[in-house]
Amino acid sequence: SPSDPDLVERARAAKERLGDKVFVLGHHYQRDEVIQFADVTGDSFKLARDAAARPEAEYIVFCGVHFMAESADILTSDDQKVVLPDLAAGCSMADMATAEQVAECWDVLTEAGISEQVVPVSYMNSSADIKAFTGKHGGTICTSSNAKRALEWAFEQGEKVLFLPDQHLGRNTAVRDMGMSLEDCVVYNPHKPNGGLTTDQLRAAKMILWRGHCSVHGRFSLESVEDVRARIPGVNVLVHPECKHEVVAAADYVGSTEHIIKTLEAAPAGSKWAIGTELNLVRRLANRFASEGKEIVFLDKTVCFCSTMNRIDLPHLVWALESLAEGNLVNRIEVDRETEQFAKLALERMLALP
Ligand code: CIZ
Ligand code: SF4
Repeated sequence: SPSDPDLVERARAAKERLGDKVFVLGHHYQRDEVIQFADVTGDSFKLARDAAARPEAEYIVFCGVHFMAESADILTSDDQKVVLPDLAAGCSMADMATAEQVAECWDVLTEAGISEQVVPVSYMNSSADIKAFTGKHGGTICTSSNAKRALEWAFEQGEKVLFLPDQHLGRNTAVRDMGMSLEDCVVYNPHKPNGGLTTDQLRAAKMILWRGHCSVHGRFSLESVEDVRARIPGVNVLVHPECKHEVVAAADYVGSTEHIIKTLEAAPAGSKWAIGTELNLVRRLANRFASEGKEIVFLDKTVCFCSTMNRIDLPHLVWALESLAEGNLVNRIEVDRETEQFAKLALERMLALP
């Protein structure tokens, strides 16, 4: 839907007043009305690095969700202020692992006598607290692009991995990319005593998967894959690794948002694609590639946006930019020093992955 021309003009004017002092980051899952004002688009990790590469920008306006703004604050200098246009833009997956729950889990692993052998690997989609826990306990962060390399590294450091907070990315990477079996994985449920696991189960497991998932990617089912194959003969099914294992197993291709975009850029004219990731991105790609004769559809029959990503809309962006232009620093996301120090350690281990 077209954006309100009045708001478009206000956003443009506020951005112009701020000049080089502001740098606007737009996650791939953001609305078109917001993306049009992004100086750069990308996945959460690329955006955090892009922000760090712009030290002259005093304000980083992060159009994405809370954990992404935290990561940008961790990776940028202390002089740069990261702003999230709506503080209610969280991530249900990141919220599934709290600092208290993860500390309790570590106690369970210690009581089972295995914490010495366990290396934490945390997905980028986690709070700064969880990244700090990971750094403190010798672990690394990963993204959906480098999860395999992160696991390979972790299994050189120890015999077991605690994978946080997305069980699907952890399982898919272990089974698809590392040749492990489903039996090598157990799921730790933070809402049950002992994670719902026996000591023997914990001792036998190679991958201890946190019971978290993405509510958006979790909606795709084996049925959605079968339906689209029946509807569109010759369709290529390409899904994000946050999807359930059975969906990933049935898909033709699996990859991060950056990988999905590159795959579609390289796809031949006349090819047909069903994409299993957030709908704002899929619609944008479908429009972009339609003129090249590439048919791109959303994998599911129902609509599924990430509701928290969608909280960042043009009115919120205008409000944030106008406030900054008037000298009011609003909605700053600031990670405290100690958390930042350990979270950075975990992020740096990721940057050093071979
Ligand atoms: O699902 C998400 O939130 C993704 C793909 C985030 C990111 O940028 O990696
Ligand atoms: Fe979180 Fe899923 Fe939304 Fe990404 S798409 S921000 S993982 S809820």
